[in-house]
Amino acid sequence: MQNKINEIKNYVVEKLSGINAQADCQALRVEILGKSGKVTELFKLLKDVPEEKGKVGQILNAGKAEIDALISNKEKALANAEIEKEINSAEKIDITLPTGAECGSLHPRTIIQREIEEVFTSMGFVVEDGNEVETEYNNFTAVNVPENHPARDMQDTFWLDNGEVLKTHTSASQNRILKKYAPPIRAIFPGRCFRNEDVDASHENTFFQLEGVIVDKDVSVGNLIYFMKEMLSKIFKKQVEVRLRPGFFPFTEPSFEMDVRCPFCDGKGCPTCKNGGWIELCPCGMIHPQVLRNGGIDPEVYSGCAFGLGLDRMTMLSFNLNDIRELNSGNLKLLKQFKIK
Ligand code: FA5
Repeated sequence: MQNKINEIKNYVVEKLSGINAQADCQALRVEILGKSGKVTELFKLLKDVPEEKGKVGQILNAGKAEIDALISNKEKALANAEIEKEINSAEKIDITLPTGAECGSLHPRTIIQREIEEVFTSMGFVVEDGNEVETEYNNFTAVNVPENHPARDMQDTFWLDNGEVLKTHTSASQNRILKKYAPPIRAIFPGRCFRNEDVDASHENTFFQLEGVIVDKDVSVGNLIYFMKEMLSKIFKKQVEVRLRPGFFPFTEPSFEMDVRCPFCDGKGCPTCKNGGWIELCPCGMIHPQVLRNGGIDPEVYSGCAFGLGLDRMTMLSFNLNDIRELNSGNLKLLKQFKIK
């Protein structure tokens, strides 16, 4: 038995001399000391040894321990060599470099936009992107704003030299979306808009809207109210009440202004709703038949509704901000306070 153990030991020593990786040591350990390893097989013979079982057992145990130590020593040597290599390598860690660099955070408007997108996508809406530079046709004509109509001036448009415009409203994307999808359509499209306006606490020349359209057979104002209530209840994390007042837009008939019962005071009156109990939130209406026709949809068969939410206004309401200018200010001290709710 001693001879057999010595033979295995010599085999191990020879193998170890050619090994350069710890994984190979592990494989050798399995080969020799594992369940069906060479040494384990010798232990199995013990039961057939006629006499001096104890002595033979001692020889085997001592041999096993020696082989185990040989492999362990090689593993340690390889691990140390690895550390040594790292220490001497060109890749150095500069411990004098400042740590704890500040992480950025999402812009509050992006946080609200993503929350709204999540609610609408959960209700089967697609999220579309719109152009910031638009044709006069898409911005005005396609949405039923005729040439020389005062609405074209009303929106204080930034005209480009080539006759195109900086999109004055997200409704400019309606025509592309109506043409892209066949009814039934459920789409929202957030986007940056531009108007040549005097800037004050509630007006910017660069601001964001989030528009939505629903086109199907038998779409009614009821659908519009349902989807808006769902969205607002999720954003304000409570059941909200909305009301419609008559409005005017060339691209919707009838047109409405949607108000939400102030979610901060439940309509009792507070500074946010200027004590009126209601907050004017979002113009909307039933899509004008001509707008459907311009988008290649037969208004005799299909009807639709649309809304154009002021995304900055929603953000201000959600985060209790009272000056829209803060949103474009780049004032990190203010902006980085807002984290995902
Ligand atoms: C429109 O732009 C329509 N296209 C909305 C619409 C879409 C109506 C679909 C019907 C159907 P309005 O000009 O009211 O509507 O703007 C919509 C919202 O955008 C406003 O309620 C307001 O929240 C926001 N908004 C408009 N102008 C500014 C501005 N200068 N600064 C910041 N927000 C603005």
